[in-house]
Formats: sequence, C-alpha cells, structure tokens
Amino acid sequence: MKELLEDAQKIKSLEIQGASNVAISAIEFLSNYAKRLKCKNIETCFKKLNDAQVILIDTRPTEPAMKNGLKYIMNKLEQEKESIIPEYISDIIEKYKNLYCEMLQDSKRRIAEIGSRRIPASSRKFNVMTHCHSSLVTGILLEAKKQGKNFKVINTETQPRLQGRKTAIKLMKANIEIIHVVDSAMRWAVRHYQVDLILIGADSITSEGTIINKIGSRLLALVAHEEHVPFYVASPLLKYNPETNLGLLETIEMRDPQEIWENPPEGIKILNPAFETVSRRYIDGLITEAGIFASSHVPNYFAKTYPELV
Ligand code: RUB
Repeated sequence: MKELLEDAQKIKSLEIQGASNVAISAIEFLSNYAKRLKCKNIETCFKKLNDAQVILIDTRPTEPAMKNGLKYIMNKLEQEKESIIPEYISDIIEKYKNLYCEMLQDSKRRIAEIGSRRIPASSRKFNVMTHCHSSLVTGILLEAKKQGKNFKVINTETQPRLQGRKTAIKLMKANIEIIHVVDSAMRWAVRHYQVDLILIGADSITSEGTIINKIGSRLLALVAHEEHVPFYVASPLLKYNPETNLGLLETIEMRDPQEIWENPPEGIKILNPAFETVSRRYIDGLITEAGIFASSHVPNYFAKTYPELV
C-alpha cells in the first residue's frame, strides 16, 4: 500500500499532468499494485483493489479518462471473478490495462488523422491557436506538419503552471512556427494574427456536451465567438463522464493558492480554479476517434463505441 500511496501522490502533486497522462499512469499504478498483492482469497483481492481504485480516483476526481480506465479494468475482473485464481489476478489486470492504453492510443492516432484535415493544404499560411498543453492537439498539429501543411501556431503560456511552454517547445522541435503570448493577450492575438482555427483539449465532457478544460478555455471560446473563428475541442470519447447523464454536476478543481502567489501579504484571499466549463453553444465541433460532431452527441457515440463503460 505504501508504494501505491507514493504513486498516487505523483498524480495529486501534479508531477504527472494532462488528462491522458493521468489516465495511463493511474491504470499502470493499479496494475503494479496488483503485482505486489498477496491475497489468500479472491474476496480479499477485490477488496484491496477496490480500495486502491478509490485512492487513485481521489487524486484527481474530475478526470473521467482515468475513472473510466479504472472502471473498465474492475468491471472486466468482476465479470470473470468466478474463474480467477488469486495468484494470477495481476496478469488479468495487466491484460486489461494494456487494452485500455491501446484504446487511448488508437483514439489519439485517429483524432490526429481526422483533426489534421481541418488544416488546409494551401500556399497561404493558416493560423491555428491553442491554449495549455493537450497531447491530442499537439498530435493533430504534428500530423498536419508531417503532411507538409503550411501553418503557424499561436499559443498561450497558461498561468499559473505554464503548460503552454510544453506545447511551444514540442512544436518548435518539430519545426512548426510558434508564437507564444500571455493569457491575457488571447483576444489581441486572435485578431492580430487573424486566427483561422482554435483547437483545445479537454479533461471532461458532460452528457449535455459541455467540456471542462484548463482555466482560460471559456475566455478563448468567447473570443472565438466574437471574432467568428471556428472553435474545436479534440478529445477521445473516453473523457466522457457517464455519471453526468444521471445528474451528477462536475466540480471545478481548486488548486493551491501558492501556485499564484507564494508569500502574499496577510488579508488577501487568493483563488486558483484550475479548470472551467465551455458550453456546447461555443463549440463548433468535438474531434473524436468516432469523427467530428456536435459535443451534445457525445453520450450516443460513447455508448456505441464503448458499451462496456456505460
Ligand atoms: C491539462 C489540461 C489539458 C487537458 C487535455 O491540465 O487542461 O488541456 O488535460 O490533455 P493539467 P490531453 O496540466 O492541469 O492536468 O489532451 O493530453 O489529454
């Protein structure tokens, strides 16, 4: 249990960041925990694994790709419970962990392929804007570059943890022209560079087609609306939170105020919301492994694509 708690802390402390990374790490941690488990009977094994699942989900409760992954593994185990021999349980977990990772990787490849078609092959330089660091968005941009498309990217630094720098470095290394701006210059940049397309990632998608992503995402969506720029969200369907269909309201993760101001004078209250919602009316389309569609269709596509997770 000590090692599992240490692993969980890596997610909680944000040593591991980004929805896809968090999901892959959490199921890896569950699988490693199972390898260390020594249980006399199957009931004890399930009890320990369920406790581990709760600890991992608690690290970032608003990350459905992680929750769906852990649920996928535990549901599969539950279905096979009668025939499982405790000493082989870790092999079964490893198998389903790999299957879930493959689902995420396949979605990423498909999203890169589909999304890259939204960047035209033309002699005029196309301007794309993004916010924060999304491996799905960078996947699309790297694929477009591979296809020889002519474009540049404007990206925001993304305060307070500056994940925008990660995006900038990754794209710069692929020889993509990049212009880095402070968050509060996002409206200015959209107009100044006559941005053609805005692409962001997502942490969570609700049954009504609202997406939750890094703070500043809605501001960018509002700018897109004001400036008539197409606004797209790249996300695997695995970030859909099926519990929102049953009425659950997603909450916004509040982070340590020290990220913003380490030693503020007494008497100043600092709030650090890490995410915010973007309503479906501001989203032109969701780019998923099942194609591009209005974000409100996500529950149907999710049920069709991943019936075992409904
Ligand atoms: C990261 C963030 C990313 C999404 C999508 O927040 O908001 O845009 O998680 O990432 P944090 P991906 O760094 O605070 O976890 O597209 O890679 O899944």
